[in-house]
Amino acid sequence: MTKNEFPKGFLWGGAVAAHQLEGGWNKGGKGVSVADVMTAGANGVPREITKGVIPGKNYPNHEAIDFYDHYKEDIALFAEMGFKCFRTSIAWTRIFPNGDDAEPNEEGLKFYDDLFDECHKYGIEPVITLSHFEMPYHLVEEYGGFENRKVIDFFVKFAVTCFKRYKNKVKYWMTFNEIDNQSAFNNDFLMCTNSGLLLGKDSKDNEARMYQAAHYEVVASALAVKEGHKINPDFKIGTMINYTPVYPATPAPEDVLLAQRVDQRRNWFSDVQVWGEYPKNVEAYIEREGFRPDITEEDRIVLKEGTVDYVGFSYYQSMAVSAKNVAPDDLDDVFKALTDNPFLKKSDWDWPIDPVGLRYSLNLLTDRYHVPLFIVENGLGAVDKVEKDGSIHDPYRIDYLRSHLEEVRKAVVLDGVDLMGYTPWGCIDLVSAGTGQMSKRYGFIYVDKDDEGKGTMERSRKDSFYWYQKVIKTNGSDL
Ligand code: BGP
Repeated sequence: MTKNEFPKGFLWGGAVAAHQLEGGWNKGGKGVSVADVMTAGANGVPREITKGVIPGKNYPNHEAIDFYDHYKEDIALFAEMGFKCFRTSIAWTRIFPNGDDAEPNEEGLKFYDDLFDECHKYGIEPVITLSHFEMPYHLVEEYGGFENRKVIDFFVKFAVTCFKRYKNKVKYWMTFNEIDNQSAFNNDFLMCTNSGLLLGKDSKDNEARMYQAAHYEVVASALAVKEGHKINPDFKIGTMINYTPVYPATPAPEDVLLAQRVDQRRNWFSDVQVWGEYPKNVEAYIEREGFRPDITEEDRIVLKEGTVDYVGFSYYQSMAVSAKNVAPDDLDDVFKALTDNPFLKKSDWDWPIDPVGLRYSLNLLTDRYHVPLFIVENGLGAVDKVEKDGSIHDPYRIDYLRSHLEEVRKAVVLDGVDLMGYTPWGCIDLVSAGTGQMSKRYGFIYVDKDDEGKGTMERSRKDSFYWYQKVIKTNGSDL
C-alpha cells in the first residue's frame, strides 16, 4: 500500500435501499410496507404517514425509479464505475408480504436471486441490509410493530429465510438500517418508521415505549446474528447506525458534559450490539426515569451471544450542543440542546458539512469497539441541473465526497483504522427518505423523474460518475 492508497480489497461501491428505488410496490406478490403509506413532502412540509394506502397520496415509493424493472441497466452502470460492492436492502414485504405469513413468497425470493446473480456477473459483492425502514405495514396495524415481542420472531424468520436462500451469494449483512434512528413522524398518525411503533400524540409515555421497542429490536438483531453465523460461519454481519459526532459549543465543562450526555442518549445501540450488554449510563437512565422495559435474563444472554462482526455506519454531518439551551441534567429532548456550528458550511438542506468529523468518528468508533468499520452511507443531497446537451455538472458533489475521502484516507493510512469499505449514499438518484422527493439528489447517475412522479426514467452519467470511476480505478490514490 503506497502512502496514498487504500488497503487491497477495499470495498468501493454505492448504497441504496429497496423502498427508495425499486418501485414495483405491488408487483410479484409484494405486500404493503410502511414506506408504501408515506406521502411526499413538499418544501418545508414534512412527510406524513397515512392509515393504509390512499390512492394518489402515497406515490413516491410506489414507483420510485423502477429499479425493479431497470436493475440490469443500473448494475451495468455501477460496473462501469468499477464498483466492488453494492449495498441495498431486501424489501421484507417481497419475502413475507404481511410479515406473519406461514411461507415466504417465492417470486420475491427469486427477484433477489436474479439481482445478486447480476451483481456477481460483474464481480460486485452484494452488501445487504435486512430491514431499511420497510417493515410490513400489517405488523404495525396488527401487532404495533416492535413494541410487541412477537415481532421478534417474525423478523428472525425473515432473516433466517434470507440467510439460507442467499448463503452462497451474500457474505456481508446488516440487520437494521440506522437502528439508532428511532424518531417519529410528526403528524396525527405517529409512527416510528424504524420499529413500527405507534406513538401517541404528545403522550408522556412515548419515550418509555420507544425504549421497549428498541430493546426488542436489538434482541431481534442479536438472534438474527446468532442464527446467521450458524448458517454460514463466513458471514460478516454488522450493525448499522447513524453516527453523528456531538461537539460541545465551547470548552465550558457544562458544554462538554452535555455533549457527552447527548452522545450517550443516542449512540448506545452499537454498544449493545458490539459489547453484548447495555452501557451503564443507559441502564441508569432507564431506572431513573422509571421506564421499566421488559428485559429478561434470557434476552441478556441472547445479546451476549449475538454480537456483531463489524460496525457499519452512515455519516452525513456533526452536531454541536450548548448548555445555554439546556443543562446536562435537564436533557429531555436532544434537539433542544442543538446549536449552530459557526465553523461549518451547510448543504441546501441545512446539514452541516464536516469532513474532519468523519476522521474523528472513525477514530472514536475504532477506540470504542475494536472491530472493523464500514462507511455504508455518506453523501450530499443537492439539486442538479441538466444542461441543454444533457450533461450534468456537479462539482459540489465531487467536492463533498473528495473532502470526506481525504479524511477517510488519513484515518486509514495515518491512524490505523480498520475500514472495510465505502459506499456513498444514493449512488443512483432515488426518493429521499426525509422529504419523499426526487429533487434531493445524491447520485452519480441522474434519473429523469420529478417530485410529482413524472419523467422518462432515463438514466444519465453526471460528472461525478467519471470522478468516482477514477477514484476506484486508482484505489483512492487519485482523489
Ligand atoms: C439515512 C437513511 C437513508 C437516506 C439518507 C439520506 O438516514 O438511511 O435511507 O435516505 O439518510 O437522507 P435523505 O433521503 O432524507 O436526504
